[in-house]
Order: sequence, then structure tokens, then C-alpha cells
Amino acid sequence: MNFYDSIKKQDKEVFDALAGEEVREQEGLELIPSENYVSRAVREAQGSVLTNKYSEGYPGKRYYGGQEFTDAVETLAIERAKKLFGAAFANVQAHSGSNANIATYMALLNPGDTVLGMDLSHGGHLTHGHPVTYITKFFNFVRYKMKDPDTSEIDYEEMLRVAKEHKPKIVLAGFSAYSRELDYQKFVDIARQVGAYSVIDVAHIAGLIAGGAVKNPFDYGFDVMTSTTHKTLRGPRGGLILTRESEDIAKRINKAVFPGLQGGPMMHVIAAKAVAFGEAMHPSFKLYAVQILKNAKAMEEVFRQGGVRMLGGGTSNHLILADVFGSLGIPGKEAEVLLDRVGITLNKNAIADDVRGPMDPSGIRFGTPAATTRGFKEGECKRIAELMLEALKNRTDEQKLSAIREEIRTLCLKFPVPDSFV
Ligand code: DSN
Repeated sequence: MNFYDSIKKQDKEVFDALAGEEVREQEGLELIPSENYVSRAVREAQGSVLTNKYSEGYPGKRYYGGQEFTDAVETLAIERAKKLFGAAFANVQAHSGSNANIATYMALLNPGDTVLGMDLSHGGHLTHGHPVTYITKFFNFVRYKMKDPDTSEIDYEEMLRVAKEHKPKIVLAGFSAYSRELDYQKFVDIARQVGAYSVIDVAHIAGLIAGGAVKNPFDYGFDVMTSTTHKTLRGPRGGLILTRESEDIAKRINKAVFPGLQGGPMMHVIAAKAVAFGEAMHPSFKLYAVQILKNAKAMEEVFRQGGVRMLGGGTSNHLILADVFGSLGIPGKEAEVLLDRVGITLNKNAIADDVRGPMDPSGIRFGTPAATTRGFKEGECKRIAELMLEALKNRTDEQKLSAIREEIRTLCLKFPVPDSFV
């Protein structure tokens, strides 16, 4: 039986949208650094009977009966997450990365308390305290920035000064659009100097940490890690909160997730998280994580040779933030639309101290997690980067653009999205 047989029979409109997306994902190239392709096993778990079940509470302590299998699945997800990240405790119920962050604030702060987080325009995330989010009505956010966007080094001296002045209860590391490694020890030291909890949002790099390709923040003493499960970690869409060692913190986090913020957990998603964590424990995942970095480096080299400014001067992780407006005179939005036309999906992105507005910024953000899942190695990634530059530099040449579209399609068809990784 095919994956969509029942939908096809029952609901043609939804089937058509799903079939269209299948083709888009197979024939197009996914370079949005926060996206990935999951295995069929993860999709089966997410489409399983567990979507039928209410399971408020935690394993062994639920508000409804009939929990023998949900308890088994959630316990598996928790134990695997703990092992993958070297955590003493894990909450796998957070519906998303945003919920994971908000629940962590609720667990560790009182209303009015202060969080010191990275400025959105320098790579932070909305839930790190952007004024458009409702959390800023309840908590006070102060910010740190990079000292120099061309090296991406954080201004740790200024961060310490702001920490001493505002006395945050949380010092928050982590990012959404930042291409270098942070100095974890400095974050933890600053947090300890001002008596704050150290929290890091590893949503973008969780798979790189789990695969051992980058440093594990817990080795530097962070108290809590929050994450999504669907980016480099290659699981279903969802959130995850890990506590390094404090049972007290872990208990507060569990209470903040349920009943504080959410109702019934999505047990089908938790089952899919368990499956994905199982895959991440497989030796092949280590190779995958390392290849993501190698592939990003291959793209970086082409952009460098092409004279395109990259924030941080390049990348040490899975993503690149390129100043296409400053370097090629093409606004980020136009670059996004143009590259979409040739079958390359990425996103426009503000760069630090952007001279343009957020809806049409100067930069584009792209990365290698999904392309690496397809089996692309450095050679293919180098070629993709060359094609991107060729498209950007020949944006009015329709003949050239359609040749690039054809080459991308051929490349993608040669590397079909795999069903299984183990
Ligand atoms: N939307 C995610 C990203 O693309 O980085 C963060 O929430």
C-alpha cells in the first residue's frame, strides 16, 4: 500500500497538495538550513494510532487510563534523548522549539525577571526576546551582539557589562542565523558571575551535537538546552528540553510544559521523536553530521572565490549568511525568488546592522542539512554553489536560468530523497 492511498481515495484536494509537495521535494533542492527530510520510519510513527490518545501527565503519572504503550514510547524518547546529549533529564513533550523556550522561561523566571539573549538582528531567534513576541510582556529582555559581523565574534566584554548592570536570571546562548561556534565557557562563566541560569537554544545544531561534529554545550556546564527536533536532528517537527544535572530544574521544566503551557502531549510526534533519536544513535549519523559541515565548507569556498561577503567570514556549522545586496547588488527577496525559480529553496535573511528592512533584507541564509541527507558530498555542493552564483549574476538571462533549473532537477533526480538512513 502506498503512503497516501487512503487520502487519494477519500480526499482528492488534500491528496493533490501532498502529491505536489512530494514532487517539489524530490525535484527541487532544499537549502533552508532549518529544514530536512525525515525517514519513512519517522513519518510512519507520526502517522500512527498514537494520534488518537490523550496522555496528560508523564510516564507512570497520567490523568487518563490506557497508557501502557504511550508510557513505553515516551520513556524510550526520554532515555534516548538523555543518552544522545549527555543530559540527566529530558522533556520530549514541548510541541515546538518556541514552546520549549517559553516553558524554560516559565520554569526559571518570575514575571518581570530579565533574560540576556542574542539580538535577533545579529542571529538570535524571535523567542529570545524580540519585541513582537508576547513573552516580552511578561519578561524583560536585554541583548548582546557581535563585536564585528565579519568575524561573528560575540562582544563578551559588553555582554558581561550588560549582565552586571541588568542582573539577568537567564543568560541565553543560541541562534537562528549565525554561522560560527560560540565560546560556551564564556557564556557559562558570565551566567555564574551574575548568579543566572545558563540556557542554550541548540535548535539549529542539535544534530551536529548529537553526531559529535561540534562541541556539546553540556561539557561546558550549561544548565539547560532547548531545541527543536526537526532541523539537523532530522526528526519530526517538535521541541525538546534537556537538563544537564539538576533534578529541581527538570521538575520545574516538566511542570511548566504540562500543565503550565500545554495540554495533552502529541504522542504520535513523541513516538516519531523516539524513532529519530534512535536513528541519531546509529553510527551512520556521525558521518552525516560531519558531512553537513564539509558540505557547508565546500559552498563557502565557492562564495568566497565569487567575492560574496559572508557574515562571520564563512561558516563553522551548517549554514551561511551571505550579503547578496552588498556584494552583488541583489536584494535578499529578489535572490530568494530567483533561486526558487531555478529549483533552489532558501530564505532571505537580515544581516547584522542591515541597511534594508526585514521583509526585503540584504542577505540570504542557506545550509546543507537537507542536501546532505540526499547524499550530496563536497563535489555536488560546490556545483550547487556555483549554480547559485551563476543564477544570481545572470538574473535576466532566461536561457541560462532554464539551463540551471534543468541541471538542478537532474542532480536532484540522481540523488532521490532516501527512505531510510540506518
Ligand atoms: N524558523 C526557524 C529557522 O528557520 O531558523 C527558527 O524558528
